[in-house]
Amino acid sequence: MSDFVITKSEQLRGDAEFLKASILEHLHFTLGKDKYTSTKQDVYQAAAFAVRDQLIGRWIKTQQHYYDTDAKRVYYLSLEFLIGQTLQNSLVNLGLLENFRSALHDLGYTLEQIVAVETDAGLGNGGLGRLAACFLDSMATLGIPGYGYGIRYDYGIFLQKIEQGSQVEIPDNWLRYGNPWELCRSEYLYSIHFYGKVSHRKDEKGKLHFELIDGEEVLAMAYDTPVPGYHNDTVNTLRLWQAKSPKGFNLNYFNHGDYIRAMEDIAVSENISKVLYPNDNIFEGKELRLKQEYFLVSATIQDIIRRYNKGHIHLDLLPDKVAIQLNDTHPALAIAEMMHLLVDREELSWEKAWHLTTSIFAYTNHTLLPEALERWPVPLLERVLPRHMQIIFEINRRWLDEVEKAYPNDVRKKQALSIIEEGEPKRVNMAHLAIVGSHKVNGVSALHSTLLEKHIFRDFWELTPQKFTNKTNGITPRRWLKVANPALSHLITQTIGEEWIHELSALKKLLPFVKDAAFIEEFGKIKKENKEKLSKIIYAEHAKHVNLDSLFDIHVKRFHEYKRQLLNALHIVALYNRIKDDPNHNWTPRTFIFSGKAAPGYFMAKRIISFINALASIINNDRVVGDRLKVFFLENYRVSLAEQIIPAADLSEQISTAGTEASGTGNMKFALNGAVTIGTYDGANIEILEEVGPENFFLFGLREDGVTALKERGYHPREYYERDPELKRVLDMVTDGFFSPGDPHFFAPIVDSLLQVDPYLVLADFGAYSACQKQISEVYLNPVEWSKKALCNVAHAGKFSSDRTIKEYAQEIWRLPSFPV
Ligand code: D6G
Repeated sequence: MSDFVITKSEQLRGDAEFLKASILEHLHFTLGKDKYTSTKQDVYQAAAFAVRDQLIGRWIKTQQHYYDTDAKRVYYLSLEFLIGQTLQNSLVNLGLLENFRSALHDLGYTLEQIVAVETDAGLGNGGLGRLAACFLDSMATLGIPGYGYGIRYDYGIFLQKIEQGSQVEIPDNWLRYGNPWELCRSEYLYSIHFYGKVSHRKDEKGKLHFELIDGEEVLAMAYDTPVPGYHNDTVNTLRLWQAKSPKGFNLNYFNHGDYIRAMEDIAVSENISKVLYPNDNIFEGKELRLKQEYFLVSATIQDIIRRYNKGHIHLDLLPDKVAIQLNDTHPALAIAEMMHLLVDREELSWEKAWHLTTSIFAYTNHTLLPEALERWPVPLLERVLPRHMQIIFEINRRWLDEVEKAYPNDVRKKQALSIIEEGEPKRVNMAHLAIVGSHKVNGVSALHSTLLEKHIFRDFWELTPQKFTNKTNGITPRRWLKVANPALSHLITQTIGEEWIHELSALKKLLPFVKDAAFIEEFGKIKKENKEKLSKIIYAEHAKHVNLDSLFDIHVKRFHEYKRQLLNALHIVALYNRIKDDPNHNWTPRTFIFSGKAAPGYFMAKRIISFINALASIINNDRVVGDRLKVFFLENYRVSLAEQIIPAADLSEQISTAGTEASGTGNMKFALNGAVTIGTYDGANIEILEEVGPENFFLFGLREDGVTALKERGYHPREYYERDPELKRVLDMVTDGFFSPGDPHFFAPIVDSLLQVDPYLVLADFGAYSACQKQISEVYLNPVEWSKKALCNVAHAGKFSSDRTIKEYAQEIWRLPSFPV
């Protein structure tokens, strides 16, 4: 189209008067509301539309630019994007926050009131999904032609309620009021095939052609969300697919059949994008989940090739124009799908297709936990995706030929490196498929990447060491400091300028202020204000006042035994006993705050949530304890709640068993917001410790080698129980039903598990943890000393910007021309 004339200027004015008029226009024209009928939800919607208007021109220009320059694009494939709220973040990135605040003020609202109306987009479980969201922000900020590709689930991560102390799951109907940030692009519609059988025929030249017949078809329809960079006019795209039944598009289906039956069929195929699986670090192996994974990758790879083909006549340049990053193995079927499209549809030779595929893909591993690794049964894959199973067998056959060349007659090596695992049933090891089909494989912290090489991927590493690399995770400083902690951001900008917002290492310039008493006082005051804000949330939920001078000791993340919320909880019981034994001692007052969801089917994690709530109800109502010890569980942890909790933390709990937490990113968010960490030598904690220095980090517990050695020697948790009277007393109280008077055995499974197996070495680390916490209590008695440590954490957090992470991916993995090595 040559003359595409628009009447409104592409980039709208951004002054308060214009923004106010724009909100009112949307209230009137888009929502049909006036001063009598508009609700706060309407004002939020109108505000969101006004902001979206500001994004549109930049979005179109950015996308045009990518086409005009035939840019190399980066595709980030993820089953999860944990976006949270969008309004305030967009305003910050567009540089319109203050003008928008005045516009709303003129309309009789505060920005905070309107921001609070927005429902979180919770299309993810935890760290992996939030990382994807941070990466989108960084790619846009760095001007990288990046795309997120995922699923537009009708229901995101469940909403958590606490009833009688226990977790209850409520469906997250996040689209109930519509989603002003997305645009349906119904023209991008792809056919996805499941089931059926493969037929093959030879052509006149003897070449085999494969075709899937008698399968089921589902359509994938695109919804695009703009992703603005910070102050740079770049707007990238997050494209999410919704499942649509082809029957809804084809009237013929209704002509010869039963109408209601046809409608039921529509509902069944559209189930594919209905709900996010609520598991974090657990492989469940359900057929519907497999279909979701294939649905995402098939639509995405078709879309990538469609976009490439718009500007190219043959596929040779594909690796120069396309880089695909697999966020864990969840989208690893993309490798088989790419081969399917290149060989079956584009009719390339297998060798050529494989060369292109392996030049394009890279794989990020996110966990070492065996129960999280995806291993799909061959019979299931054969039934759901018969052609892809053939392709995976062929990839494996050729791969094992290479293994044979490298290690002739070595059966062990073949077994260890095979994509197909023997057993009943045979299984496809998705990590092995991802490694074989990728040119780079990375872990997400230095320790994690080393452990991949040393343990689970050792044989792969020995054969192709150049494939393996590390990319330590990061977080976006826009959302996690500028938006979440406006007061601290303001102080920092006033002091060292605003360079830190896009170059986080500039925070080092704060270091001289550690010696500046006035600055430290101001810094401490801001922390206290943030604590006060959080105390209001606590009050709203628990009707309890909080001592603002107490140490805010915060443990927020998914509930999982390896993350050891239980270690923290047992230590709280020990503290409680100490206070009760010696009420007149000068105890450092503490407020413990927990928040996080457990997978609905994870019995032990849910029981631990109940245990913490049981502690809270006993301890918080004990008059002897008073305000020296309080425990709160805040329900429904989510991005927007994290933004309110993290800036208020004095102490950040990062206490996973060494060798289990691949990286962590919560640890980075806390450090950036001026909390000191109590942490194990695990994941990115190690790098935080390196950056901030041991004097500003409370390290405790067994290291990874110590954990391995102890397990090899034979770990007997009961010995720790017998040896440590304080620990024994704590566990005996739980066993005796002190925290569950109505049902004395309710927490027995927790103690039984600890005494019999204790898979994550809670008892082995209890003594070290308790000693470390004692030291923390002493340091906290000197608030200036504490603030200095906290400030050092902020000043040294620069490494943990996702901008740094993304630059490393761009240089070393995606090989983007604008990021020369
Ligand atoms: C986004 C923004 C819109 C643009 C479209 C291009 O929806 O302005 O037209 O992307 O999509 P592709 O052709 O790159 O898929």
